Amino acid sequence: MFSFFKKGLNKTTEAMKTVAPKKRARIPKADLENILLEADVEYDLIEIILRELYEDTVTKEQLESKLLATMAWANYEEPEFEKPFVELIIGVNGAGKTTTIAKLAKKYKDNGERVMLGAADTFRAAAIEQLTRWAEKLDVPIVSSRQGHDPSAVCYDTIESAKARGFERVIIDTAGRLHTQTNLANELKKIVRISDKAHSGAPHRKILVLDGTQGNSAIAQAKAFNEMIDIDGIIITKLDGTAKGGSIFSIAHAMRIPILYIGVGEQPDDLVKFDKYAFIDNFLDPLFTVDDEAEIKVKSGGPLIELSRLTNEQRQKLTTLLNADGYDMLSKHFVREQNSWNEYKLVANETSYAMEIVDRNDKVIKTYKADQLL
Ligand SMILES: Nc1nc2c(ncn2[C@@H]2O[C@H](COP(=O)(O)OP(=O)(O)O)[C@@H](O)[C@H]2O)c(=O)[nH]1
Ligand SMILES: [Mg+2]
Repeated sequence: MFSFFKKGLNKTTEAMKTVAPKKRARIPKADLENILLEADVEYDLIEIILRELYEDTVTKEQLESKLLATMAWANYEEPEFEKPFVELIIGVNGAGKTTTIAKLAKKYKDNGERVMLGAADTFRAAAIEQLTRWAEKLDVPIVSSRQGHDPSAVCYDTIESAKARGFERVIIDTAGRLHTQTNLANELKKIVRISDKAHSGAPHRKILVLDGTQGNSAIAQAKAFNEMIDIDGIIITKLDGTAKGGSIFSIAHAMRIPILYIGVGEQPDDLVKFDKYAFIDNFLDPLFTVDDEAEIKVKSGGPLIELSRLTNEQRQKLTTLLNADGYDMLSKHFVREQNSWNEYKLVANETSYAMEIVDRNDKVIKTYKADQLL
């Protein structure tokens, strides 16, 4: 997973290196502004990030917590549903919808789920052909009609057929452009309405595909689509082909909609589940040296717990404990009070074998015994 994000961030990393060629332990705020601009983080967001950093130089940990805060809503859990789970894929022409559908279909199929595709981009004959070719290549069934036919009828038929055959997944392709924007809005709304008639609750998720090479200009597009039909998640494509990887922070911050996947190439396997921790780690790794001395360790008779190297399971347990007490985990070493912007440090106390939430004056506010995480 880490190397996948690295592949996607290659060009972005190269761009940042032109202004920050050497790794450092701390980066002056003035340099940071240039670095983030180089990665295409939107200027307004850079200002917010810099304003919240109180020291003249910034560590990896500090920047990480600010970047994570821009993605506080990036977690997504699939809703409960009665199968098939129906996904509607929307976005402008050329964004990468059809390719992404093929990638998703492959992922689900590899996972043992039966997938049916619906070719509801009936505006262009080429779009139907393209999806049909992918369906043949991946060996998944597809429902399509001729060019110009009603796309919501295609959706209805696809869902009905998937239901009848007990399929787990339906993925619907849509047109990215019609004669007018109003036509497109009306068509998408109708598709949503008719899908719900075919299968109550469908489409269970409406996914917007954004072309990553457009950087921040994708935000206006995202807002327009979100006004037409509420979007549940975003997939950003072509990250491999752009130095604008930092725009993902701006998109997450502006839209407050989960980012589900990142496209890092044209092949069916080039789709990476988005993980904000891994993404930020790869984004920052080329900039900062990591101070191993600062690694804090807690042990509790048994295994050693390092705050910086929590397993997923330990991180999950810690997150649950913190949530129950009204805190959100921002990064490995920072938490935020829910419903406020107060941030606290999370530290490991080696003497008492405990994790502690401490305030700016190092006063301990909350203690968790290390063995609560085991
Ligand atoms: N490099 C790269 N190219 C991509 C990616 N996703 C899509 N593409 C390419 O972008 C072009 C448009 O994709 P397509 O799926 O037809 O877009 P649609 O019009 O939204 O359906 C095609 O040439 C795809 O191969 C990606 O993640 N990386
Ligand atoms: Mg297409």
